[in-house]
Amino acid sequence: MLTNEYLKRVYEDTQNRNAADKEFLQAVYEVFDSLQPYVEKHPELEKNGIMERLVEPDRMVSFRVAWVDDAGKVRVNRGYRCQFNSSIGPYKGGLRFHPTVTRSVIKFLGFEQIFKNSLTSLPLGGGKGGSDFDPKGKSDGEIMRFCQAFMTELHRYIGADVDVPAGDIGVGGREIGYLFGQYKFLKNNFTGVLTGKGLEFGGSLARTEATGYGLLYFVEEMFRCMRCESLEGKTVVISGAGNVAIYAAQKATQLGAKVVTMSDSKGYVYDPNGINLDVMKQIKEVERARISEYAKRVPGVTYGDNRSDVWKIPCDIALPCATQNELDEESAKALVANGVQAVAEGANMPSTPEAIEYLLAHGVLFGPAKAANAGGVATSGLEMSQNSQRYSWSFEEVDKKLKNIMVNIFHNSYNASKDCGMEGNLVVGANVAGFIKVSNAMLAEGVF
Ligand code: NDP
Ligand code: 2IT
Repeated sequence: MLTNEYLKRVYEDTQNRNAADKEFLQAVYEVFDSLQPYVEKHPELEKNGIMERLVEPDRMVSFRVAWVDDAGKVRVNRGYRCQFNSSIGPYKGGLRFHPTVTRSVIKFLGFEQIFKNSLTSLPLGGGKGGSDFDPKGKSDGEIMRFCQAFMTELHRYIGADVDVPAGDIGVGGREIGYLFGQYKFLKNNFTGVLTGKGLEFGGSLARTEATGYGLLYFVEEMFRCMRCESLEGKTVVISGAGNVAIYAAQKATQLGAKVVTMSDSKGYVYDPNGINLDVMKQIKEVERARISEYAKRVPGVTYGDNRSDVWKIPCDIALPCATQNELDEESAKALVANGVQAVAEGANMPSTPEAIEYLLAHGVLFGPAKAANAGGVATSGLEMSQNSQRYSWSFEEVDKKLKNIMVNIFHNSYNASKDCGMEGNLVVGANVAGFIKVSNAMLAEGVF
């Protein structure tokens, strides 16, 4: 609960000015709640209006994206780019193409990105963008025309030292390729303006794997330091079957754990023998088909059409890797009743506030998104470094840097939780550790 008068006042004001943006308000509340002990000790934050400035994006553009489908019909979607905060580096954050995208969703993602990017220790500001375009069932030609139309407007606002978008839900290598091509065409400029690019045109090795691998490096360090245990023999439940989920499953398996579930927006599969990733990748990455296909192809697998039932499968570790608010209090209760030891967020804000409270109150290790899934954007930062140097590092070099970054994020968050008198509460730790660098930069740079 917010008891600090300054934070309470700014939160109420934010509520009044953004009444419709419920996901954004959820993200702001969590950060404010965590920052109370720090804000109490730092009166200069109120004097300089840091919190008021932090919750108001530098700018947010919204634009029409008109494109022509395969039948020759004109379609119109809405595009967004939220440039939230550039105090520690150029705006950086993904683009999401999904029918549920709204201004509120883009703002919550942009706000979270500020602190996540700060935690990576790289010079990256916070931003996010996307569209309510639904890539499902579209041909490659339709995807290309949509991406071209989207970039025809977006190119005015971005640049390698200004704002560097990347992927998120519905935006992977194919979309980044089309977006990059259109930017280059419009600007006649070959530059590292997007990350997650193909390896032939400036992409980084290990960026595809980075969010999922980084999540597991974080979880591995969390178990090593807080439980003196490895991941060997642990049973893992994963939601989602996209980029983050697939590479989380791959690294978990490499570290000796067994992944028994994955899901998509239609349902989930339970494979007691451990998910066969070759089959899953063929279905999800190559065929772009439904996860129910997996149950048809692999013997002994159960398919369920209620995707939140994944949280009812007994496990040691749960990794929500699909979307926001997918793990609620009821799911948290089911996980605890089945003896879960850790939950770490691959997706952004996948656990509801009630779920987080319940898990923490029951002694479950909890790795919050802005710390646990920062490996993707960190490796995007490494892609930017390679682009600036006109050079590429090997897979092993990038992977080693990623692992170091994730281990440091864990320790910085853990140490910050201790400094706040809440040792082991990584929600508080990650929010405080991410905030300090940003607020110090804002204080140093003057009032804007
Ligand atoms: P993908 O598009 O590759 O995969 C998304 C997965 O989540 C799919 O299985 C999809 O199912 C499922 N999903 C999406 N929306 C919903 C929904 N509303 N309800 C239920 N299931 C849904 O995206 P990513 O793997 O890249 O992203 C997953 C999460 O990870 C997101 O929260 C994203 O913000 C976060 N993230 C991504 C990073 C990255 O580098 N890509 C970095 C850090 C965080 P279906 O196919 O049926 O739609
Ligand atoms: O949420 C995220 O951190 C991402 N979607 C990755 C952003 C990036 O710029 O790589």
